[in-house]
Amino acid sequence: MKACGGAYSPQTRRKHFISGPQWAAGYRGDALFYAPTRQAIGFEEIIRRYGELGVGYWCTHDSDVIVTEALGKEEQWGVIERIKTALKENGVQCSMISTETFHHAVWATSPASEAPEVREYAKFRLKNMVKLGHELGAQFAVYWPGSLGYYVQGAVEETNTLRWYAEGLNAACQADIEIAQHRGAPTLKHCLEAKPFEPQAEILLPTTDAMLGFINSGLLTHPEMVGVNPEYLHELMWGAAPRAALARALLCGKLWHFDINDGYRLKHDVDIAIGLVNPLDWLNVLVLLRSHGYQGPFNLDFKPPRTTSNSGVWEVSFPTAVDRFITLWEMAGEVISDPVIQEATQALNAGGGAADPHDAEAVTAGYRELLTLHELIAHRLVQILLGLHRGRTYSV
Ligand code: XLS
Ligand code: MG
Ligand code: MG
Repeated sequence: MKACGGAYSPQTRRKHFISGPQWAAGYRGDALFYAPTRQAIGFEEIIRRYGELGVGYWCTHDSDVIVTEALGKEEQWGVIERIKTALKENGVQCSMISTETFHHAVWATSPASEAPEVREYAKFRLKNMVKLGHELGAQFAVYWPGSLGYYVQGAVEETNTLRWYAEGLNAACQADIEIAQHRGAPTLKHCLEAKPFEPQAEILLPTTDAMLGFINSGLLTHPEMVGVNPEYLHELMWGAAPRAALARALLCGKLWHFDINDGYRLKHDVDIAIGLVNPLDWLNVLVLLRSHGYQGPFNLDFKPPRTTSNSGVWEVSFPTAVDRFITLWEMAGEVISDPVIQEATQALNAGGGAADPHDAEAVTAGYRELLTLHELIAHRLVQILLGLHRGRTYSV
């Protein structure tokens, strides 16, 4: 375990806005075709472990901690009190809460079902989630619509479904405004999370760009309260460049929350720990976010592999994932202040200085040598990633 390296102190880890989901630490290794491989653990232990590790924030789905039957009923408040005690005892804050709208059988036709009673139930759950969020002191609400889509063609009318989905969000925002006013607290930041496939075959809002379009569709009564929670792997799953997807959300002023993990292009949602598959791309992503002053949470939405034991989740999975994030974050700072990259970038931005910018040949000739700097920058990034710029060499 010591050999995993990069062991920062809990104090150092707490300097970052890193959040640990209840469901990530509680994941038992089960899936379609897979039986669980780990014992169940409750929120008290999870919050204590996150606190010890130096993960200063915790988040949850409503039904991860309160049984579905108790949601919205008096008995939920007993659980909320226990959560508040656990958070306080361990110096952990609740950053985000989410409504689970995918697992229970009631969501078989999505939270925006054609059946009005399902939609009414969805509103009840969403409004209750906002209430719980305020009580726990959360700043963010996340919505992964999950089953908003279909398996069989023609059964679902897409425009109606999207309208109904918007009605649910509008109910949540309205409840939030009222509760916030009553408590004298700020409203939550409501963040939409897209995933291109799984669990439905066809998804109505499959990408962060689709979510941005939806926010600006005119269907939301409070678009200013709604932003996005991109997940790194969800963008990679459809073949996108995650950094470009994040840049588009940044430009819209909507990048409020970020699920961090890793995985493979055009495959299912394997939720591997950050930087374990694509460290170079991750370094680049963090350069973008650092240079644009992203202030939101980095949410550890990964799943410890099912080969890892219960103790391995805490001894190996979480510490290494958190520490690799911090290392890559520090490296991103190094990239931004690297004199070679700075000089190359400035030279590219200054251009070739062609006397006549309307003459294609002159513009091309003036800029030709400079363009090699694109490759030079890429090599330099890898040097920084591998530590070569600090003189790391091998004697052969
Ligand atoms: C599932 C999503 C989910 C959301 C929260 O793929 O990543 O975990 O982040 O509902
Ligand atoms: Mg996620
Ligand atoms: Mg995922």
